[in-house]
Amino acid sequence: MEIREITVRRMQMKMKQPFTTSFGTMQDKHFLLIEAKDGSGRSGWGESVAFDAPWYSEETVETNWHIIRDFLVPLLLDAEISHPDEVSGLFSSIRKNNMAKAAVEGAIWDLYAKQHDMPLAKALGGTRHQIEVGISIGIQESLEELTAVVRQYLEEGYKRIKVKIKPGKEIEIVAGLRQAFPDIALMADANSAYTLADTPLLKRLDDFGLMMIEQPLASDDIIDHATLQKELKTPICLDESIHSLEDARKAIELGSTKIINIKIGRVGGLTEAKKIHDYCQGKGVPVWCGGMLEAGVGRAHNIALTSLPNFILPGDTAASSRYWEQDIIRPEVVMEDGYITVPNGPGIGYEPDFESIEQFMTDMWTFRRGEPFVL
Ligand code: OSB
Ligand code: MG
Repeated sequence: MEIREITVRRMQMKMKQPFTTSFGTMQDKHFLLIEAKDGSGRSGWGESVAFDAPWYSEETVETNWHIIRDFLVPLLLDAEISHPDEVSGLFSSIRKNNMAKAAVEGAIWDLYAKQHDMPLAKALGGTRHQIEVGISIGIQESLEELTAVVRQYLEEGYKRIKVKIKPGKEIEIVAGLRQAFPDIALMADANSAYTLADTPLLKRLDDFGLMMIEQPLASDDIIDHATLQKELKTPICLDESIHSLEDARKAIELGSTKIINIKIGRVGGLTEAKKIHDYCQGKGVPVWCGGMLEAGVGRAHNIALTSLPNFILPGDTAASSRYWEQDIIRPEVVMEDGYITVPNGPGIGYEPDFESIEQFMTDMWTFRRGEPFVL
């Protein structure tokens, strides 16, 4: 694969509504867009999912920019690779910084698929033509408001409702929603807000038939989750704790998780995501694709990944309109009757909308093979 130049754009977009989790509220979304170009004018696109502040993980937009500029781009523009699966090996001398790595690797995957005139989904081994979609709803002011929001998304067609919970609000939220919607596919995400001392409280959630509880305990834990899972009927799904195939293997062997939320950024890219998918498939562990409030490019990567066969459960990859007045791709991602159609054009299958990209861009740098790095 010939990679001639890499352009990094700093982007700033505002979400339609603020999104609140147990760790904080977000509305302004800052992120990096990566464009990798070959000699024939083709471009592959990637999106960094790190947030402004290190709440969800230790990475931020700023640390991503540092790692991409000072380490990943120089490694890539100095190497010859023939397949995107080689990128993670090339980056293996750099520890962690998975979201930075995934953003660059994502651009290379898109470029590769375009060079071979095939959809990214197909290049990854995807088999689905449409994916089932759920929606993740942030913490609301009151149960009444939450119930109204859930009702609206159910009417739009979303197949699964995920709500954020936090200590002191969980029983009220889950019991209230279950009463209003006895039969829906419902799950709760705690974003690491509890400890083992909360086991009696979390056991009470067993009464409400949740599909799963996502990441109840510490973001770096896989031991206490195994202890908790023994006490709960509700399956535990790990999000924050899983950064690699090795993490997934250990968590599954320990009995810490029965379902895995795969986020491309958190695990360092599509190659690792696919490895986790394949391993889980072999173990009979269902996976689904998590979201990081992505703009169109990241969303398109999630859709391609979700086309793989073991993405059995609906993910968090909702329509563009759920987040943005105007997205940065054309067409934008649409959901119909609870499904998103996997595009069949080359690469991510959506075109970058340059007018929109320019509108939201605050800075841009280009690095070329064989040229010294100047900022
Ligand atoms: O834990 O899955 C999470 C958003 C920001 C940070 C963490 C999470 C989330 C979501 C929203 O749940 C997923 C989305 O709609 O993109
Ligand atoms: Mg989560």
